[in-house]
Amino acid sequence: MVIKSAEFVTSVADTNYYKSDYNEVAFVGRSNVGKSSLINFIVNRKKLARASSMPGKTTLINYYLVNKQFLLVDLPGYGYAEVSKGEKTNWGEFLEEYLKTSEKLKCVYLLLDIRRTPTAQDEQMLKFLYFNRISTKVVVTKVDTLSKAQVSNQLQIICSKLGITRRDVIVTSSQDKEGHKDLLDSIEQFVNQ
Ligand SMILES: Nc1nc2c(ncn2[C@@H]2O[C@H](COP(=O)(O)OP(=O)(O)OP(=O)(O)O)[C@@H](O)[C@H]2O)c(=O)[nH]1
Ligand SMILES: [Mg+2]
Repeated sequence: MVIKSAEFVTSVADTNYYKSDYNEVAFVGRSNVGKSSLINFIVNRKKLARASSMPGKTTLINYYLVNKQFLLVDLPGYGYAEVSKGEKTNWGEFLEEYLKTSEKLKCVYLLLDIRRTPTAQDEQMLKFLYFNRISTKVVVTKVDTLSKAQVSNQLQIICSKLGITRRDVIVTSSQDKEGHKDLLDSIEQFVNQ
């Protein structure tokens, strides 16, 4: 797949989601894991999705139309400690509601930072996706921050913790532009279903 165009469509803040005929793939993961950066990397654009070193940057659901053919959906991150408890619950519900009710959702990419052991929330999210029979792929991010040996070691830890195999994982670095073809091939497969 070649990326010919990418444009911001809309942001939504409640469960009146943007509805369209386009197939969707969505990106979830803890705050700061690199979701917005990954979307920019996928579409070869620096600032289409807003990335920030401040966790909790993306608090809305953002839709990006690619090749006038399918949507990339940037979801709010979970696990950001400084969000109040009430807000956290709302976010959780908002996320779950979107994931459960989006009829055009073809795949969810669950992002994990290569340097971290998956958290209880990551595991909970994965279980939630399996339970709701949503096609899911794990993407590890920021592999530029570790040596090759460390990456391989961390991959083992992550896979055994989540009960998945190495083949279920897409290995990426938005910074070093690693994993682009694997991401595009995977997205292409799901949006053409
Ligand atoms: N070294 C490195 N840093 C990265 C990479 N991808 C993202 N980052 C950094 O990680 C931080 C968070 O990136 P974002 O893309 O904003 O993360 P996010 O998951 O969208 O965060 P929220 O919107 O808060 O949920 C930023 O400082 C990025 O520059 C990567 O591949 N390598
Ligand atoms: Mg973001």
